[in-house]
Amino acid sequence: MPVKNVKRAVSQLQIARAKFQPVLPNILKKGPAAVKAKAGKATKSVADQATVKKIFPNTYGLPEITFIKGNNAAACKKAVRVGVVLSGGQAPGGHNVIAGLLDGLKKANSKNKLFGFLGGPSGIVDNKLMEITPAIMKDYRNTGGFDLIQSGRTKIETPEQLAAAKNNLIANKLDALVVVGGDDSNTNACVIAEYLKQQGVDISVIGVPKTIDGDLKNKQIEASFGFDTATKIYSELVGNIERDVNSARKYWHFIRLMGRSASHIALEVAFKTQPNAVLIGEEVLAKKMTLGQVVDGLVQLIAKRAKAGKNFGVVLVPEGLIEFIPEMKELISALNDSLADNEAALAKLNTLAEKKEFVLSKLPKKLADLMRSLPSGIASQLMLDRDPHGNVQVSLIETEKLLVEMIKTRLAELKKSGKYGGKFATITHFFGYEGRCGQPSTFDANYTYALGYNAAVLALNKCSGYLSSVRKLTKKAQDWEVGGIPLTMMMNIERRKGKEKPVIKKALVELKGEPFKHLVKNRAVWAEQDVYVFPGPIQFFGPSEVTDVTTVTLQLEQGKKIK
Ligand code: FBP
Repeated sequence: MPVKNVKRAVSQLQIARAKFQPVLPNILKKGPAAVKAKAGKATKSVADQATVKKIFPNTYGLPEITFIKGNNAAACKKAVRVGVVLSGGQAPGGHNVIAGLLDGLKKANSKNKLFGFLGGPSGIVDNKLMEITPAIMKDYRNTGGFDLIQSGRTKIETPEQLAAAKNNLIANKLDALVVVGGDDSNTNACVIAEYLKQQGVDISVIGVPKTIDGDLKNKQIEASFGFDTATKIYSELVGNIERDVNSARKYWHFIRLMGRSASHIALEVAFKTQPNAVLIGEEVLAKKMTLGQVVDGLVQLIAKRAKAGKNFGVVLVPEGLIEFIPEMKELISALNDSLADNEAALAKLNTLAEKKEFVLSKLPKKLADLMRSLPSGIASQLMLDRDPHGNVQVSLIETEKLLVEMIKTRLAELKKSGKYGGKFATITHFFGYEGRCGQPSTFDANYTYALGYNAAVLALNKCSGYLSSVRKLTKKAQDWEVGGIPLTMMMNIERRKGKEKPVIKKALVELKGEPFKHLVKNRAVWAEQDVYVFPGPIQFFGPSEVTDVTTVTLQLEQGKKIK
């Protein structure tokens, strides 16, 4: 909630940046009344079609929508009321989604109103909301964070929660709800869209693709917002560390980077900074590597560099690595099921040690032995509560420290046998929260504004069960294309909290994709030679090649050549 009666302190950069007017795609420039929806063919889910169709009978198979020029004044005649909710982890640009949504609605009809549900989806269930007026919005344009209405991870799933959400949406006389979230939140958006249709309630639900992790993408959705800014922030920090490493030449830095399961963030930051090593979880899984093999690979690199007199380096570790090591994956999956199956019994136990012993007694011997072999801190971190969508909270598992400990042991053995004579002084870092609320880059400021504005157009066209889509993202913002993608189109069935559930398919790093191939081509040189790159901070003013360029990942995915 905006603080009342307190003058907010703002930085000079914020004052200057507030004047930035995001560039709208040309097709949206004349407002929602000047575009009409062109529907494509009926769609199918990416997998498990029969099951997904059964669960979503009313929202399955909808056509893709593209907005084209046309007179749609009729859709803008009646004044509408729209709700917006920010769901899940923060990502730079959330405020500009709301700004775009508000501007799109007001351009269509000055009587239209926008309401923000407070604190994430729980705000819908508890009916906590505020009107977002242009005057309130003014202070939040082009800023990072979700603090205008905050966020939360509540999943609306029980019959009581769904009924409360429906009743509150009706009581507030809303015509549409816009859910800004990642794969799980948008799955939840589709559940609500389906439920409202089943109940005969004419309120549209529209999603917006958000997550710094970059894993909500597919053929239709080119990128989630926030990935561009967050990776630029982490790259600045990693570049600074590399310059320090290259100056002091005495430490190995192990840097864990956020990104939950997928390694997109680590890969993108590696492209921008060229560290000595970057682990890619998806490669570890494909090669069925054990934890010991991952460690051995790093030990070889460290020993080789030590021979060349280089007892320093930088290693990037994706936070989801642990879930990709097959033996750990098996352990985590068994823990997920065991924690879900024994919720009541575990709640009665007081200490983490007691809970750990209880769970160990339920695991197959092989997995219990593996858990016992892990440093006690890591084993405890694996036991921490899952999020409401059933995910392990990998941001709380200190994989970089686990790797350092195991490497130290191996190096000590090598030293004893005379095969290693170097020094291994380490510093560990975790970069995650530093990047989630940064001031959005120009790309993200434009992209989020367009996503929000486009969501307003989808709402006015009564498209329910759609994700706002802005495409051709490596072109200039004015040339981007806009439309809507049915949420069910992206779904498959996955195991969550011990049960089979329909969810939007997470995009992992594709080992056959151009970004990974680019890494494979370059990583041997990065390992041995110190070809670090220092990207510096995000620039908001200056030449276009410095301010506007988006991620290397997206450029490679769209066939662009990288120098
Ligand atoms: P979303 O998927 O909701 O966008 O969240 C992304 C993320 O930043 C992950 O990278 C990270 O693992 C997680 O959120 C941490 O969230 P929390 O702070 O709620 O534990």
